[in-house]
Amino acid sequence: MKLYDLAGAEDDLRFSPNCWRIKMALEHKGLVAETVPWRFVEKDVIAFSGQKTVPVLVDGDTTVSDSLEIARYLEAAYPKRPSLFGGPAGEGLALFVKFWCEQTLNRIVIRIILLDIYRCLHEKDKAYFRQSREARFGTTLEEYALPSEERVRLLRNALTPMRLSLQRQPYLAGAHPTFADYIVFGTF
Ligand SMILES: N[C@@H](CCC(=O)N[C@@H](CS)C(=O)NCC(=O)O)C(=O)O
Repeated sequence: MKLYDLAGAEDDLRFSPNCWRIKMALEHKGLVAETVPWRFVEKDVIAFSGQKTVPVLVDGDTTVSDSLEIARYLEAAYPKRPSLFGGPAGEGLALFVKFWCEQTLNRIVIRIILLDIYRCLHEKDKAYFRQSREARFGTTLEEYALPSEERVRLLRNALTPMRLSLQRQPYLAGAHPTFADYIVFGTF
């Protein structure tokens, strides 16, 4: 198996939340993939997947992109390995956690770490990252980074429901880790 995985300036600096979801899912299933360091501007390298983002997993003749789709693929292709979702209810929970992370948590975290990410990028990614993110955020990277006391307050508020859940049970779905936990892990 091969996993195309976003890298920063150095090959071993891997910071994509969506790719971490899959590295944890592979660990969970006891599967080993060769990870291929990939940079934002290397769209040609993953063109075979028919889209422009990582993670991309290649398993023999099968290519899968999108982290949730890859998790679903691994669950279906390796049913005898430990379950990633623990059944349909766990898959439903993972969908909620994915959207909570992407719509709430990641939107706060990105404003905390944006300039650190920018500083850690490969030189060839810097112009692309600045241009694409400034278009997305509607302002400069520097303007988009929040002042620190506001960052902490927003992050604490957003984390409260998860913290309260984890005071009562060790993992988001209860006693055992599932893909929902790996989604949050990816963000951190
Ligand atoms: N829905 C996709 C999102 C993947 C995604 O946006 N990946 C980012 C890295 S974390 C990416 O490859 N971005 C490419 C770009 O911005 O050009 C998933 O969950 O896999």
